[in-house]
Amino acid sequence: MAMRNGCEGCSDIIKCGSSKDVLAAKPAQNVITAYDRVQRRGMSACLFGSGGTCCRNCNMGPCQIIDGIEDMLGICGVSADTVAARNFARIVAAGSASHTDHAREMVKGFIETAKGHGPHQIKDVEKLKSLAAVFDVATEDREINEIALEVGEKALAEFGKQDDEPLSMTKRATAKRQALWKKLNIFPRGVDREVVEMMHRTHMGVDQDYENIMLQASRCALSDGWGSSMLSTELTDIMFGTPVPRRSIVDLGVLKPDQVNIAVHGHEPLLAESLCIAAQDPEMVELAKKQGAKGINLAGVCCTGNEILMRRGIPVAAGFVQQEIAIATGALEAMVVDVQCTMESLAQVANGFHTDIITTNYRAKMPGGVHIQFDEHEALNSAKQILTHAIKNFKKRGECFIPEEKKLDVVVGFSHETINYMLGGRFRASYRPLNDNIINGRIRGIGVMVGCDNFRLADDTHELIARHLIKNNVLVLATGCAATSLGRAGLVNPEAARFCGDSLAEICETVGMPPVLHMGSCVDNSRILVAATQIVKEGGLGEDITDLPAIGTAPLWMSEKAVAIGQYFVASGAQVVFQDLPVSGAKKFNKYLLEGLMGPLGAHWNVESDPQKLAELMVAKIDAKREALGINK
Ligand code: XCC
Ligand code: SF4
Repeated sequence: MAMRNGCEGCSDIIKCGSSKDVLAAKPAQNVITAYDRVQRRGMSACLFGSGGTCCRNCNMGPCQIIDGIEDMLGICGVSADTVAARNFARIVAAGSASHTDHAREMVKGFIETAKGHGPHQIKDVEKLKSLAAVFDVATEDREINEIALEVGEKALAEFGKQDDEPLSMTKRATAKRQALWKKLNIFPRGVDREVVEMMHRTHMGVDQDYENIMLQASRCALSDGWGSSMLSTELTDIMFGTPVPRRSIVDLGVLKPDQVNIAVHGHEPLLAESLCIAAQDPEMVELAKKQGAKGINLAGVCCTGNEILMRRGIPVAAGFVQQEIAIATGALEAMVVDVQCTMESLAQVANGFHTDIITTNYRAKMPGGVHIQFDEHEALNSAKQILTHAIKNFKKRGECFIPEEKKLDVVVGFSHETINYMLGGRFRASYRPLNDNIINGRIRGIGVMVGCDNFRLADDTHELIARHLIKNNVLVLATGCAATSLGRAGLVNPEAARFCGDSLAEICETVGMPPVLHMGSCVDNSRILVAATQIVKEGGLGEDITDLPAIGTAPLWMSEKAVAIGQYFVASGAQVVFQDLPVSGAKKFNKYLLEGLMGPLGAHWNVESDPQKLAELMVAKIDAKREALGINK
């Protein structure tokens, strides 16, 4: 195996100092990462795949379709536009399904908690009551757990609902949006049902009209945003506490040389929260000491990381593109994974170290991993079993390299409630001051940065875009690995006010807030739907999300979930820009996503591959909305 010194050819892509340091250090010399695989593949992406015109939905194919060439239609006669629309819609369905299956687990955990089982409690009673109102659950003279149980059971029923009534939380949307969903007949009904219908309609010989396919893709995505993701965020907040601002660190340097280091990676905070509780158990700490360690150090990766960062201030070691690099430090006793974004290569990298990859969810096993099933009924015992396994690895640790911890820290925890409270002042939580600042132009608009990192593109792309936005007085809301990456760049703390335009800087300094507000994990994009709707309802900025001087982006998107999120933003009236979409091989459908959706939905997708131009486009789109509102002085 070739020895490496960093990754040949990666200098344009890896900009993070800590990542570079780890890859250049001795323990990592035989490590092959996804960055190497990108360089070594030696072939460009398949044109049909990247253009969205490869169909393998039946066994007469696979058919590779070339737009405009009659002999290159599908065997069944299908056009490039239909195939690209089907493929796109299936991406939305897969993304929604992932959020949905995650949310279902959270709801089930919530029900266990309401029943008094397990280590968690109902922490945010006020939020429970406001959700009870949405679900028509009586709260007066009732025990908290009784209310929680009824809310939990009604929430669980939203997944399998078979009637044609809208999902409960859609009634939070603006009146105008609800009327539009009704007119288009895309009110989401049952969460699981919308995914099933999407898969059915994209089966061979069903829906062949791309506009009609996109109606169901919108409904399916809405069942994610206003259904499962929102349920997950709300119930997780009620159970584990709604995030409030707290300081922490985002860097590979948070691993500790003298402690048992355990990375928690994936998405469902049920396991991670239990691990946090178990790690404080004197019995566990004692065990760690017996092995010669000073203590137990938990560090997050990807969205599980964001969940415990937001609610507990536990540091995040790595975003998506750094998961292998975290192991390559040689300092991890275990990486505990649940579901989503945990790469199969983890076990291959771990093979060269004492690190174990512990899979914990029956849905997600890995060759070379150690499986310890997390049992939500026995949450604490499961967590202890996992910790014990990890702690026992400490003695086997060989040479390791932990990069010097950067002094840059983050201030996180900006739930919709916190922003409301922070900007509205102590006694009157309200978005009014935010709206006023948008109207008077001190805040030019809102840029939402969500989604993943991608090994094919430079890891400072988020930073580049965000710097342009805040310099132009655009407030940035961030979630997911985008937020992690902006944290690494030093933009998620109040001191970053110095990189802002004058008026945004002044607001950040007065309020003491960062110009990039970390709002949580990917399911927490539902917070942005709630916040945007609240801003509209506060008045002065139009009647619907489509009127707001705001735009979303997931520049380095990798996961299907990012497309589901993009589509529920668009279907909620928010404009969105990505660096690419797999539809370019179908001219009419491509144009429909980039322009045509404006007709029915009042918002559409945009594509811009160059990060600087993408940032400029975001500002231009914000200005156009300001112009339409008559506030672009
Ligand atoms: Fe996965 Fe959520 Fe994307 Fe990060 S941002 S790579 S989905 S962990 Ni959600
Ligand atoms: Fe080919 Fe049509 Fe079958 Fe797709 S559905 S594989 S285009 S025959």
